[in-house]
Amino acid sequence: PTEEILKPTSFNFKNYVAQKANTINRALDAAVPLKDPMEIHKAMRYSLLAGGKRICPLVCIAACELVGGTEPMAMPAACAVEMIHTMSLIHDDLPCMDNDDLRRGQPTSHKVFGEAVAVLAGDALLALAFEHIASSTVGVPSARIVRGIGQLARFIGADGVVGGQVADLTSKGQSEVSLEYLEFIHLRKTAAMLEGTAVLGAVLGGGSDEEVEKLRTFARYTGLLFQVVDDILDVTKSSEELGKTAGKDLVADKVTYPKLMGIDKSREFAEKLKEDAQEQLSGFDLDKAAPLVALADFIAHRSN
Ligand code: GRG
Repeated sequence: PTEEILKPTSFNFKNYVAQKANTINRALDAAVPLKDPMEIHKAMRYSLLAGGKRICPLVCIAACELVGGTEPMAMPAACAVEMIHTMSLIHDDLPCMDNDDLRRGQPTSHKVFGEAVAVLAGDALLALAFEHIASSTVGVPSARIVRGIGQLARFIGADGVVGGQVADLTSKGQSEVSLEYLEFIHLRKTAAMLEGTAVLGAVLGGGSDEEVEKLRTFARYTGLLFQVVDDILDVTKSSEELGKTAGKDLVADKVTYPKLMGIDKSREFAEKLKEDAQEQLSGFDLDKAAPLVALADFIAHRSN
């Protein structure tokens, strides 16, 4: 019964995403104009405008709208969280971390601009993110802006995304990683970015403490769900590709949910996380909650 209550049939998620992503991409383009010094702005734009799924900006805007705010109130913040998400990907791809050559279907930043400029493009995007929220947010009382900025910073720092990344790097040398530790990593490395994003959007939109907390919890479950589904897809993909890659196990050196609890239990866990996430939205206006309900469905059932 809850499922039916939570799912209005009239909501078209594909159209919603297409329309919002279009507005977000235009705002991102305008937020980082190509100007002197050219090389750094080129590098910032290269990664930022490479066409990600824009999940963070969508959540930021949807959280703001859900508590009674408007899209323009959240747009600079939505751009800012995409800047931070992008800078974390640039740094994650560096030779000193994951050493990846491709991201969003294109050569990684350090492959194109060199390591030094890639590091600096990440740094500049991080600084710009906070500048952009602080100077471009309009129609929101400044106390809310300050609170939102503080919350976002808390979720991405050493107790959040950065801490998760350090734990992940440390775990790679370990022979045994427990389920608790795997969850510790993902709650920080992946879920914290989404939590900070939802809290920021809800605070800017004028949400009550209770509403902010519900959206934070929604984002936490959804972020963890993203990672569990990612791990499941890794297993499915690697067995599909076995022939092509001459039997190479694509996830050989990585601890994943399927490795620790098996594929069936991982699927059950994903379903439970999706339901727990959507449950957080049950007290809100049904139509306004529809985008976030649909987003959790999308993340749970995506195929790549
Ligand atoms: C945030 C200050 C700060 C530093 C970064 C390098 C680092 C510290 C953290 C790594 C974080 C990381 C790479 C987490 C994984 C996040 C994740 C789920 C990426 C995939 O996101 P998608 O699929 O990507 O939404 P697109 O390309 O669609 O945006």
